[in-house]
Amino acid sequence: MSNKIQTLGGYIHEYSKSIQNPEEFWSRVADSFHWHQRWDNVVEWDFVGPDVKWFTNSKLNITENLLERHLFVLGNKPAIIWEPNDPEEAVRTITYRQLYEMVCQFANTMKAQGIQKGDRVIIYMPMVPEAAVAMLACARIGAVHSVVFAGFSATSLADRINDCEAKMVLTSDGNFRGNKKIPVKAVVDEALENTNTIEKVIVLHRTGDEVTMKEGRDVWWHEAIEGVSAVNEAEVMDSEDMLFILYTSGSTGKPKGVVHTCGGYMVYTYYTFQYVFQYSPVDVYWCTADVGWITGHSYIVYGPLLAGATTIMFEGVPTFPEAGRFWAICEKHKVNQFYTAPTAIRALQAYGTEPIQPHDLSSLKVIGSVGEPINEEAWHWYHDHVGKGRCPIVDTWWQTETGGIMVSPIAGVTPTKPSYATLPLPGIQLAILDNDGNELKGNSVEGNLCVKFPWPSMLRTTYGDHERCRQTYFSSFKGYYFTGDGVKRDEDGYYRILGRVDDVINVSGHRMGTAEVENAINEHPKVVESAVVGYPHDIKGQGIYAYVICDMEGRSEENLIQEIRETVNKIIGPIAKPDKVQIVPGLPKTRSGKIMRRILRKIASADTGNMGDTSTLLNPEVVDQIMEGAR
Ligand code: 7RM
Repeated sequence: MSNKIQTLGGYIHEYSKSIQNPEEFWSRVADSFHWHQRWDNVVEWDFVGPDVKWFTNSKLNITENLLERHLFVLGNKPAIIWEPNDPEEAVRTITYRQLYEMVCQFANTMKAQGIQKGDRVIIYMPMVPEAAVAMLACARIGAVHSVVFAGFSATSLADRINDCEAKMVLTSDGNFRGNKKIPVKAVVDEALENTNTIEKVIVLHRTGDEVTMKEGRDVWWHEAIEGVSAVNEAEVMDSEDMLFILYTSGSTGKPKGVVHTCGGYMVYTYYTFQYVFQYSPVDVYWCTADVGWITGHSYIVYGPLLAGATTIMFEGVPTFPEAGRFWAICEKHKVNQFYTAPTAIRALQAYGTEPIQPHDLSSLKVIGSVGEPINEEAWHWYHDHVGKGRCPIVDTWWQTETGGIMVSPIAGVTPTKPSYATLPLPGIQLAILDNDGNELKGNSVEGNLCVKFPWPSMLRTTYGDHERCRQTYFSSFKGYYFTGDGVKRDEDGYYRILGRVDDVINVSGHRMGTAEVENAINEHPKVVESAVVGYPHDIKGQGIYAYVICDMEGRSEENLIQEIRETVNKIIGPIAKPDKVQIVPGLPKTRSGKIMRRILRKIASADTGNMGDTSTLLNPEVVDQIMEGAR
């Protein structure tokens, strides 16, 4: 199958075909793969249950399609180029053949350590090739991986382990991150004090720092793989068998385990990777995400490897050892497609263009953005100074739940507009609904972004709680998948994502539920009640603003605020630490006791000109007191 589309007309043609006959369209894409058994039906679906199945009764293993399928032609091609945190440390280049051997050997190792098809395995690792090997080894034997971003706290890690009743943790002694070392094994040890399903922990040697190894439970990675065969027959999986679980925040307190399955996820990540980035076989592609997020799953590991691409994995951070690091890496590896997040762009923009100047960025062909709305200023800076005005920006809108990119320009084909994700990809049938559930047809409309027809990589359920999946995504608008985002379709039919319409804040591209942060704050013994909202933040996109009612007895406000921030850091992790904490005498509430977040959001964004009608509040006087305190 060729992914090359030359013109906008080509896209429109492809899109029309995909809508007129989705089954034929997706079976043509799926034909690129090796299946042990072909499907009965391309798709069976109902958005009420919900119940969605793709490529029913077909059999496959995703790793055969990204390893064996490529070996004959691409065996010696670099699959993964690893760039370490410290630029002085040696780069590692892993060819498709080497990756195949590493995955097979680790698959056998996991089996020898007691893992079987269907078991859940937690991956809590740094950005090193072994993290990808771990994911693929799970997929090879039919174990379900759940990668947990290594910045999450012991409590968050334990919650996830308990929710999916994982049997194994794959981790490292420590992680390098900029000039810091993070003692991840110690975090795992702490987490495991509050879990009882983990039988084995395999520990990769990375920083060399001393760790405690629990006899009978913990084994070193290098010792576990010693002498283990690199010949492994892949487990034959049903298309709808679980491939992985990835936890994500929503508007309720507890993160949910989004479930993706084998066949559809494979077909969609492969297709969208090639199509959006217009990847050519000789290109070097780099996505700066972490494998702990969906972007790392779909567009560092699965999509690129399924397409036989060379994918860069970077261990470090954009500003270490200096603010030109991204551009130094682009130059060093002659990167052709570069994919990052608006928050990184804005952070680097703050250093000016000087860190870019010394670097030759002429290899770049396409630059991408993902994770949050990209503001026009950042878009132009990225376009002019990184892309030098000659690289199309692909502003890709999608979610953990969608598995792959949903709305995006096709590089070099779709005319771009700053801050617009532009048009839906083939196969994606969007709908904009007003709050009463009426579909708004035509252009120049604004409302809730929904999808009305299934696509192969959509979530199937939330782990262990299908009702929650129905409730969260399929109950707001009957018969539609609701994304939680607001959107505008402009006069040209172009889509601009306006951000979340629910109680989710997007901090540096990381999703945080306000309720989740409130629950963590409430763990502090002096906290009586709290309310968390997002507010505009120059670099992070949104910052976290916490209003807290406290029992102040014998405490200074300053200490208390510090302690509250630390509590959140401890319970969720550094990404959830409130930027601002305001101690308040009360929270504005309706007569039914609902917190009026609209008012709190206005105060947090210093937009207090028109507070609307506050007279119906239970406690209108508190609004002035909070405004006073905010000044
Ligand atoms: C891939 C990812 C999903 C939420 C989503 C949006 C926001 C993501 C864009 C965007 C505007 C974009 N998955 N979002 N991409 N908003 N333009 N290009 O980020 O599950 O972690 O987050 O992120 O609100 O609902 S995610």
